[in-house]
Amino acid sequence: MSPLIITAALTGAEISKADQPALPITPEEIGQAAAECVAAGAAIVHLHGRLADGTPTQDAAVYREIIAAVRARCDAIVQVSTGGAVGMTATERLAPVALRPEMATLSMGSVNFGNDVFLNLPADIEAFARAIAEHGAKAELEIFDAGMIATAKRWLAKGLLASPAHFDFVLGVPGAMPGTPEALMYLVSQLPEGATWTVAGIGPAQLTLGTMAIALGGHVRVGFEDNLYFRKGELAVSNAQLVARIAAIGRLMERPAATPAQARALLGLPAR
Ligand code: KMH
Ligand code: ZN
Repeated sequence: MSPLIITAALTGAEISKADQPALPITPEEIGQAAAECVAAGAAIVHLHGRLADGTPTQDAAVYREIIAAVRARCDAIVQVSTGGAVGMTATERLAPVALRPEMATLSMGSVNFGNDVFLNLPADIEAFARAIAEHGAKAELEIFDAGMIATAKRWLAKGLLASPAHFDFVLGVPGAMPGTPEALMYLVSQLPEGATWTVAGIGPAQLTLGTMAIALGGHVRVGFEDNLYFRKGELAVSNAQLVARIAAIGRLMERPAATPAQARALLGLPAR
């Protein structure tokens, strides 16, 4: 099996410093967290913008500062969010793609998201897919529910999405597919030929589904966006602590962590 690509989802849009005191918010904090995560075994950083007071933002100027802070400190593959936060407009969400990141997320459908709805209209998804390709980025297809992988496969067949596709199964969001082995196995069984995939288990599913993905030949996303805890009742001290644990499990299972350069090769991204 290939080396293990670990994505560090450092900040997200939903968590506050009150929930997790080590949450990186400012560009400097995010850049520092990215470097620590790469040193611990991460190859990709999944980025969300925040204003100084913690409010989520998709402002390209904020993302520019974050990306500069990351690149000044490490060689991580930069993946921007186009999901942003629930309630943002499509135009707002797409803004960081203009910065020509190496990767950008692309949510493949609408889903209940706690007490909210994470709305992704087909026309917007199509426009996002086109913009991501036009700006030279690779899409990571975010799959929150079973119908979304069917949509992705239809769109791949029609040429609306580039092949080979890279998927992220986000499992355990309240309102979406649960963070269970059965849910992951179903999605893996539906993967199109040649696809690569990673799993983002929410809460305690981060560890269990991550370990399953290592065994199944997939890749793993960890970090505060999805999970605040190291173990039940014990907050993680840093994003890097979560990266280091999954990297250690990967090593024990003969899936050493991919360097950013190895991950670029595995994902078909240009070398940097
Ligand atoms: N914050 C969620 C509503 C992504 O980054 O692409 C969406 C999200 C997905 O985080
Ligand atoms: Zn995200």
